[in-house]
Formats: sequence, structure tokens, C-alpha cells
Amino acid sequence: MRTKIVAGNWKMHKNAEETEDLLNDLIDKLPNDVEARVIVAPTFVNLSSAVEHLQFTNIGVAAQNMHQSEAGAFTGEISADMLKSIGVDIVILGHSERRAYFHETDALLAEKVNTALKHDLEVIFCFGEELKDRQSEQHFNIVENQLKDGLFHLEAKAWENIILAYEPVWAIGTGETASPEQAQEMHEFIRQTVKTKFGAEVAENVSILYGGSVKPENAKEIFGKPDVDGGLIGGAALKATDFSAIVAGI
Ligand code: G2H
Repeated sequence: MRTKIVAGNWKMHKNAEETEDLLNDLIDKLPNDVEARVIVAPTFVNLSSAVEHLQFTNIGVAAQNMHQSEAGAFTGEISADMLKSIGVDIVILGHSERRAYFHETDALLAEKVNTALKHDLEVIFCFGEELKDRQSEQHFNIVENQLKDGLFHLEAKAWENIILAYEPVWAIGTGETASPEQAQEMHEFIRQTVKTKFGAEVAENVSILYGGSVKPENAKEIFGKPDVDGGLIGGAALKATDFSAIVAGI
């Protein structure tokens, strides 16, 4: 049985004090009777305090990005080893904002995935089509290529540490959400694509999260679809009441 996961991607929000406040609020409000993994991804500068703050809870902490190199003259960057050294075991890679604003390509992401796995980091790998791709009915091709170029060089065993996050770019931060049927259709396609390459066991065990304007009002219906194993939440992860309500909907 694959794991249900709800992860909050805080993006570039919350300073140190606000991070602490939100974590306290989450500890207070998150339902503890759900069978889902809950993960939060604060900014780099607040990761260390988040790890410490959450050490006696079952809330996981993820980084929002990392560099593909082991170390070196890469001003402003963070390595996998640095994340592990402060107790971070999960990293989000390939978010559409990284792809769009920081020009991260599938080839670069494949390198990042390799480095992360080498350091025993679990990877939340994000991908998804843009509006123009859906309008031109290229969305399945685009998603298939992102999966192939980013992850298909891996061995089947490595998939134990991969979580997929399908995030249609047209639904990110726009208030527009894929319908539960659109999400299910794509998630089923993704699982089938993984199955064709890696076999039924890998495909059945990999968690596929949906991301893009998930909120308390739509979470339950989206999460209710058979191939949707949870969500990657942006805006609605910044308020403990909303995030807790989304977790409760899993
Ligand atoms: C997609 C999502 C979180 P939001 O970026 O990864 O953000 O829920 O604000 O659309």
C-alpha cells in the first residue's frame, strides 16, 4: 500500500519568527488521527530551526531545492550534504518556479536527483505542463518527457526514495485547479508510464501528489481519486487552519 502524503511548500514566505509561529500552530492544529505523512518545506534559512522544532513530532521537513554539486565555488547555493548535516532528509526538486525563473532543465534535474539520492535524501520530484501545452493537447507528451528525462535513468530500487508531484503550471497559485477528473486522468497516465518502464511494483508503490491551488474546499474530492496520493500545497500551507483542514481531507 503506498503512502498518502501532504506536503506544504512555503516558497519564499515566513521569516524566522513567523516560521516558529506557524510550526507551533501546526503542532496544535494538525489532526493526529490521519494515516498520512505530513511534510513542511520552509526556506533554507529556517530549515535548521524547523528540524529542531519538529523533532518530537511526526512532521517531516523538506528543503525546496539544492545544488547538484557536492561542494565548490557556487555562491549562494546549498549542497545535499549541508541539508543532511542539519537533519533534513527530503528535498523538493524541479518545482515549476525553479524551472521557469531559474532555468532548471530536465537534464539538470536528473543530476540533482542523482546527487540527492546519493546522499539518501528522499526526492519530491515536481513536473507538469503549461497552459499552452494543454491547449495544444500536448500535456501527456510533455509530462511523459519530463518523467523520462528527469527520472528514467534510475534503477527500480531508487524509486523507493522518489515521490512524484504533478503540478500543472496553469493551476499554480492562480486559484484555478485541475478538476478531480483531470487530476485522476493524468495521475493514472503517470502511473502507467512508470509501470511500462519500471514494472507494476514500482508503479503501485510510488506516491503521486497533486499540486496547484489545493485548498480545504477542493482537497477531499481531489484526494479521493484512486491515483491521487495526496498533495503539494503552496498558498494554503501558510495558514495552519487551512493546511490542517487539507490534511484532514486525505
Ligand atoms: C504549486 C503549489 C505548491 P499553490 O506551486 O507547490 O502552490 O498551492 O499555491 O498553487
